[in-house]
Parts: sequence; structure tokens; C-alpha cells
Amino acid sequence: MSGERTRHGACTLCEAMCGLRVGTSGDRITAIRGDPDDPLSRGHICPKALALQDVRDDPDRLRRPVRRTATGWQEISWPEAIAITADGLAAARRDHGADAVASYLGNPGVHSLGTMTHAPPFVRMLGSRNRFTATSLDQLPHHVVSRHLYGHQWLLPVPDIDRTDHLLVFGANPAVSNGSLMTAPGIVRRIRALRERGGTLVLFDPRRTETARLADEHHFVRPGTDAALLLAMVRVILDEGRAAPAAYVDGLDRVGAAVDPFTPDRAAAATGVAAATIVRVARDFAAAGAAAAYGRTGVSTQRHGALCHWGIQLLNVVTGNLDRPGGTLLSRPAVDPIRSGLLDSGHGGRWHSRVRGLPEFGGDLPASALAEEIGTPGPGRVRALLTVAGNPVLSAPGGRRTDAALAGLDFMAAVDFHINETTRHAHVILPPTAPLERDHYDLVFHMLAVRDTARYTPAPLPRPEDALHDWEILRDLSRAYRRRVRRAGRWADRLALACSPALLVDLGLRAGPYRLSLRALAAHPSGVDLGPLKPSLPKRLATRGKRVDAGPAELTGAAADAAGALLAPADGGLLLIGRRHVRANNSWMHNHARLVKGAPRHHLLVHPDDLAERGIADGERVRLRSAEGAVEVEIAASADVMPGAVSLPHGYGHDRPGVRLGVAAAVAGASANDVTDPAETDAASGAAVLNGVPVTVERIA
Ligand SMILES: Nc1nc2c(c(=O)[nH]1)N[C@H]1C(S)=C(S)[C@@H](COP(=O)(O)OP(=O)(O)OC[C@H]3O[C@@H](n4cnc5c(=O)[nH]c(N)nc54)[C@H](O)[C@@H]3O)O[C@H]1N2
Ligand SMILES: Nc1nc2c(c(=O)[nH]1)N[C@H]1C(S)=C(S)[C@@H](COP(=O)(O)OP(=O)(O)OC[C@H]3O[C@@H](n4cnc5c(=O)[nH]c(N)nc54)[C@H](O)[C@@H]3O)O[C@H]1N2
Ligand code: SF4
Ligand SMILES: [Mo]
Repeated sequence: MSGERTRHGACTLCEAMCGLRVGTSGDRITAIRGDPDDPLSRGHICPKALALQDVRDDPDRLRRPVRRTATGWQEISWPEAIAITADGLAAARRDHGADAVASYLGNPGVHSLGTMTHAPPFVRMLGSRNRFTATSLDQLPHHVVSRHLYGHQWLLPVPDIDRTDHLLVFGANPAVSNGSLMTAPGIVRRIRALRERGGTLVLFDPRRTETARLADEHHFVRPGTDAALLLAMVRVILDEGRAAPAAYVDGLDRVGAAVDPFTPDRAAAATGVAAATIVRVARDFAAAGAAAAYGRTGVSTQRHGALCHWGIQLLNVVTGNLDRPGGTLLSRPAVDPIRSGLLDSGHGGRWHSRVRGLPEFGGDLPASALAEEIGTPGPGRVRALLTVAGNPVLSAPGGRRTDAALAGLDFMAAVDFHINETTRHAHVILPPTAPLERDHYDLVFHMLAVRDTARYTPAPLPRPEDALHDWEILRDLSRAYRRRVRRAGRWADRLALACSPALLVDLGLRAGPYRLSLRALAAHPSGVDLGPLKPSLPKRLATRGKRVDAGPAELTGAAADAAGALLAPADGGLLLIGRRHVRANNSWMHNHARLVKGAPRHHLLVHPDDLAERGIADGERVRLRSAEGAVEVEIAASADVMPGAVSLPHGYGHDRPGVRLGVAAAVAGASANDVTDPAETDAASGAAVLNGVPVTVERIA
């Protein structure tokens, strides 16, 4: 057909950042395919890529700003929306101080170039201590541990999956998530290749997952106890004289003392993993040629997330696998947000949350504290909120409290294109363009990728008339805000807010290690290959003296504090864990028929023995209850979850009044985070406890 063109694009729906070929005709999408010439994704896409078209065509997606009135949502002009938002934020600051204005930045913001470049400076301009992001619902323990060990929260070693001989995984399900803090598009193919070249995949997860089916070994582990397992493995390696760390590593004596209580026998009683298995897996890891230990959300968002990630880093550090090809390595991104100072090195405890005294990390407070900071009266109370690309009512623990708290705000604005469980409380919603309507460069995920590449894709589709990009909304908002709050904002932030993301990426590329530019990348629309990950330590350490202290006081102390609880034998109660599905994405996209078709996926998985014990039948509706609250859910019996663990995906619970998403009743489900408890956080990091939540399952009378 005439006018048909194929343009390069990038999928922004998960961390794999797959390269796309987008067929277009005028402003329509005619096809979405994987880009075979992309040096990283090499043609791979998953079923979600096609949903980029559904996001663009989504009838529920806002195209114009709206304001909430007594009679419903009303479309307003951009200048009006910007003025109302700036007024609302500035009034709260004037009347109650800067801390009265809170912000929450959600996960899709990390996948939108414009929010990456423009949301952080705008949030800094607000000058509030009440900053919240999805990081504390996700990878915060990784940052805390990297800060302690390597001196910078973003020095996150990446498993060298394409060259490793042995991958040891805790609490991650890459076959579904497509990899996280490990950008490895086509990861199933990469795992198969690992095994075909004689390598081994060993996995610990309370559920026999889609990834478990690809593994050589899968072991159940009792939810929330992995820190005991990991520290016991480190103990075995030290005890048996198998340690072979690099010359720049100190503190193994302190590590040895800290892990001493974690004997394989005691860890076995707590974790449900046989002592002999703990010992053997540790030995196998130490003996493998090149090995990488890796863990994700199952061992991040749990009570001992920081100790888990310390244990994982220790396995790599102590065996000399850190910074070794086939082990774990730092990437060398073409735009280096660490060197450019775009990403904070991370500091902790400079201030604390008002109500519970939780420490900030990297300038953010734990999202578990958001609802109480809004709801608790007194000086310093949050009165106004700006959310950008997030849905804390469904994503943060204690969703009902968040929901109630948001209803009591003086003012709320959302940069978002959906009226969801959170944004329905906003006074004004400012909707950005859809993913394929904007230029893209992955500032974060190139940093986490298993191979160094660089790819800039100009928007494959034109934006609709009168639509603004995320960054333009934030730029205009910052200008309007500065007219009302004159002293707001540092010079550098004001400058950044005035620049386009394209200009900032160009500057970053030019200053980066390969001296690239947008012009240079334009000659390689599928991306340039910058080669496999390379050793770079100790040079790139951000620690004093360029040394790694493997046993910093914060973590050895945390291990001592937690040892009693961690090594307590299992008490027989049920523990709730999460679950993801390849055709779902956190709390959104449940309104796309193409993705949700088929059997419902929001059941509570329970082991048949646990059902029999409670006299509950498969398929029955039950009450799932915790200290925080209860929801009604449907049961699916499954021998794939270990006895004692029950699994429920998050991001459901769409049947709240006022939500304007066309989610079918059969898909609405219940929110796991109405059951998870905001009162519990990981002591050493502040991360939310979303896995390993004590629950009961009761028949509904
Ligand atoms: N129980 C439990 N809870 C969890 C988790 C779990 O495993 N278990 N996982 C946690 C994790 S890892 C994460 S990352 C969080 C996610 O939590 P959040 O980040 O709070 O929520 P999301 O569902 O990712 O955000 C979806 C919102 O972003 C908007 N959006 C999408 N694209 C864009 C865009 O380009 N620009 C703008 N401005 N908005 C956009 C959508 O319209 C939608 O409103 O959930 C956490 N919560
Ligand atoms: N299709 C799809 N892909 C996604 C997302 C999505 O919603 N859908 N979300 C994206 C986001 S925001 C993120 S952060 C990543 C997350 O990426 P992953 O962490 O790889 O994804 P999950 O499927 O949540 O895997 C966590 C695993 O931990 C297990 N687990 C739970 N509790 C414990 C425990 O105590 N110990 C151990 N050892 N395991 C435990 C769970 O059973 C689960 O299999 O995925 C990203 N990719
Ligand atoms: S794996 Fe992730 S980035 Fe690749 S197509 Fe699927 S959702 Fe998009
Ligand atoms: Mo996440």
C-alpha cells in the first residue's frame, strides 16, 4: 500500500528494551516486528510488544488534560491544566512548607526518556523531603548493597549470562519477566544457549516457575528466608577455604564472623532447603569455571532484602567472579549517568520520615510510608501530591490506606494517561504522548545490559496535534511553578528542564566513553554494538582507595540483628508471595483484550496439601487475610507452589469506584497489596515487604 513505511523503534514495556521494526501508514501502526539487526535483541520480541499498538489505540487512554469536577471529569486546555497544577503545588508549599508537597515516581517513568531526564529535576525543584518512588517496591536493596560495597548505588554488576558456566538464581523469574537488572532480550534463548554449551542453571524459588522448567536444578525455599540460605553458602565457601577474592577486596574476616551463626543445619531448619543441598550448591558455585549469582524481586522485596543481596554479592566477590567474564561485570554505557552525575551515588539517613522515622536513601523515603505521611495530622503533613507514571494504590503495601489517604489530600495532580485506582483521586491529570510517539534512548537499561550497545530511535509515529510529551509537561510545569515559587530549583536543574531529552542524550553521548553523538547513532538505527562486558575494577569503584569492603558495619550489623529471626525454624503458617505473567505488566494493561484473553490469571495458588488441611476445594472463593487486611480471591490448587507458600499476582483490584479502565469484571481480581503490610519494611534498606507476608486462608461461610 502506498505510504507504508517501516521505522525503527524500541519496546519500552520491560527492561529487555527489544528493538522493533514498526510498520506505519500515516499515523497508523500497521505492524510491529522484532528488529533482526538490533545487536542486543537480535529480532526477539515477546507478546507484549504488539500491545504497544493497543496502548496507542487504547480507548481508555487520555488524550487531553482533564480536571475533576462535581459532575465528573472535564477536558481542559494545556495552559489551564499547567496553571491549576502549579497553583495547587505552590499553594501547599506556601501554606504548609515544602515538605507538604510529596511526589511519587512510578516504574513506567524509567522507560520513558522524557521522565528520566525531566522528572528528577522537577522533583528536586519541589524541595520536599517527601519523595517516593517505585524503587522501594523493587530494587532498593540492590542499591543499598552496591552503595556499601562499591561506593555508588548504580554500580550494579550484571550477570554475564552469555558467557557464564553457572548461573545461580534466587527469586527471579526471567522466563516471564524477561530479566530485570539484567537487560537480556530473548533471555529464554540465552538460558538455553547456556545449557547447550554445558553450563548449569540452579534456581531457588518457592514456586516451580516457568524459569524452573528451564533449569538444571530447582529448589523450593521458604519465602523470606533466603538471607539465611545465602549467608550459609558464603560460610561454607569461607570455611572450606574456597575463597579466592580479587586483591582489592578487604574485610573477609568480618564477613566470616558475621556469617558464623548461619550454619547449614540452622539455615536448613529455617529455609526448608536440606543442609546437604546448601553445602553442595555452594561448592558447585565455587568450583564452577565462571559463575554468576543473581537475584531479583523475590529476594528484594522481602523482610531481609538487603541481606539477600549482600549474600549474592558476597558469593560473586568471595569466589573471584565479580568483574570476571562469565561472572558479573559492570556495563560501560555510551551515556554514563554515573560519570555525568545524573544518578546520585546514594546516601542514607540524612533525614527520616516524619511519622515512623524511616531513613531516606538516595533522597527518597520508602513508599510504605506514603499513606501515613498524608494521613497523620501534625506539622509537616503531606497536603499535596504529584504522581508521575505510577499507581501506588495497587503497587505499594497497604493499598486501602493509600486509597483513603489520597482522598483526603488538598491537591493532587498526575502525569499519566489513565484514570486508574490512584489517579482517580487527582484534581487534574496531564496525559503524555504514547510510547511510540516519542524519541527514545534507554538511559537506565543500557547500564544494566548484558552487552554494551547504544541505540537512539526517533519517534516512529507522529504525535497527535496538541499532545505533549512527558518532558514537555514537566518543563511547562516547572516554568509555571517557578513563576509562583521564585527561588525554587538549582541552576543545573533549571537548565536541564529547559533542554530537550534529545539534546541531553547528545551531550551525554559526546561526554561518554565512546565519544558518540546522535549523529553517529543516526547511521545505526538498529543500534551500535560496543562489545561484551569487560573487566573494569578496581578502577571504576567509587569507594575510598578503590577497594571493596566486603563486610561493612551496616551489613554485618544487620546480619547480627536479623540472625535470631532468620534462623527461627518454620512455624507452619502460610506465607504470601507474588507472581508475574508474560502477558501482564504490573498494574496496567489489563484493559487490552489481546493480552488478557484466555483463563483468568489472578488466582491464589495454593498447594493441594494446604487446601486439604483446611477443607478448601480447588476453585473455591476464600478470604485471604493478613495483619493488614483481607481480600476475597479464587483458589487454584497447584503442586508447583511449595507447601506453606501461597502465590497471588499484584496489580489487580480494578473494581474500585471511579476507575476509568475498560477492565472486564472477570479480569478485575483483588489487590495483593490490600494484604501486604506497610508496617513491615526491610530494616537495612527500607524496601517494602511484598513477599513472605504471613497470611491465613479461610473458607467464606
Ligand atoms: N505485591 C506486590 N506489589 C508490587 C510488586 C510485586 O511483585 N508484588 N512489584 C513492585 C514493582 S517491581 C514495581 S516496579 C511496582 C510498579 O508500581 P508503579 O510504578 O506504581 O505502577 P505501574 O503499574 O508500573 O504504573 C502504571 C501507571 O503508569 C502509567 N504510564 C504508563 N506509561 C506511561 C508513560 O509513558 N508516561 C506516564 N506519565 N505514565 C505512564 C500508566 O497509565 C499507569 O497509570 O509495583 C510494585 N508492587
Ligand atoms: N511480563 C511481565 N514482565 C515484567 C513485569 C510484569 O509485570 N510482567 N514487571 C517488570 C518489573 S517492574 C520487574 S521489577 C521485573 C521483576 O522481575 P522478576 O523478579 O524476575 O519477576 P517475578 O516474576 O516477580 O519473579 C520473582 C520470583 O520470586 C519468587 N519469590 C517470591 N518470594 C520469594 C522468596 O522469598 N524467595 C525466593 N527465592 N523467591 C521468591 C516468586 O515466586 C517469583 O517467581 O519484571 C519486569 N518484567
Ligand atoms: S521482552 Fe520486554 S522489551 Fe521485549 S518485546 Fe517483550 S515487553 Fe517489549
Ligand atoms: Mo519493578
